[in-house]
Amino acid sequence: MNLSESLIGKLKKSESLVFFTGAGISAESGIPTFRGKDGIWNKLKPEELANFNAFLKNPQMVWEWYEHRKKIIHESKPNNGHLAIAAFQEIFRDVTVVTQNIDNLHRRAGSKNIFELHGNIERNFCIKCKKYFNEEINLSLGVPTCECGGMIRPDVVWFGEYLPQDQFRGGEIASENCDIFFVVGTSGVVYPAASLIFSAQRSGAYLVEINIEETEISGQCHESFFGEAGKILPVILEEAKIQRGKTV
Ligand code: BV8
Ligand code: ZN
Repeated sequence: MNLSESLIGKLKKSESLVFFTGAGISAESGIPTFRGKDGIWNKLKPEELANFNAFLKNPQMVWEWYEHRKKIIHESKPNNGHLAIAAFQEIFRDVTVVTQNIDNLHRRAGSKNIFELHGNIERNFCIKCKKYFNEEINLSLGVPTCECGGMIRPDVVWFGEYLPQDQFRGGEIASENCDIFFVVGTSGVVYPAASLIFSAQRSGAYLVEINIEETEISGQCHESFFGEAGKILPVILEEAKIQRGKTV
């Protein structure tokens, strides 16, 4: 793959990068995406699973879905895409990950500055007293409940729920102040997360998309690389090392 002169120039001169990621960056770790050809939503309906009313109606089913996904995540590991993003931290002053994913793989890959817009599957809280519970969930004992009597739920953002304000605001500030905004492995259809793409665009960032196919936001980007993130990100990282004299 060839990098354009403008991207090469940006890699040489830039100081702050944002990696805005979606389910596609974890696909090569074996974690199914939502809307791709074998996406989760093709089999299940979001309204049946990722929303609070569905949880109230059938907490056991929603919990089984999250525990199933957690099992897949625990059996998976960060792929070359996650690892490349973490390695950018060694050659740029300011690298921020703004992820829609709840799989914790960026943290496990070594990324430090992460904003999780849709929560994290490793955290749970009581819907009544909001107390956090991060112990193992044992569904054979039924739906986990808090000592206050409230049901415990996964700490993820469901449809119709507000994003955690501190995470969204942090992601927004980073998007408005970066030199290059990488959009990696996202269909860009879920809001308000996807609005950060436009925040970056309005602030003059250089938008680079990495996806296996064209998306709704391809037209907004200065450059799109079509292929697997685990293969493309390491190539961009190597070029950045050359441009910044960091080849070891
Ligand atoms: C809210 C739960 C305010 C956690 C998720 C109309 C317009 C605007 C907004 C709306 C609207 N109608 C409804 C809304 C609001 C709604 C929304 O945006 N709906 C969309 C679907 C139209 N948003 C909300 O409800 C949000 N909250 O608005 O609150 C509010 C409050 C009260 C009342 C009113 C409003 C909450 C959104 C969060 C929902 N939670 N998940 C979980 O279980 O995971 S969303 C779900 O989609 C995941 O979090 C996921 O991260 C997110 C985005 O999906 P992607 O990450 O992009 O994944 P996807 O599968 O779609 O795409 C993968 C991409 O990777 C593909 O492009 C594929 O080509 C690519 N790919 C695959 N393999 C690779 C690859 N790329 C590179 N390499 C590869 N190897
Ligand atoms: Zn409680």
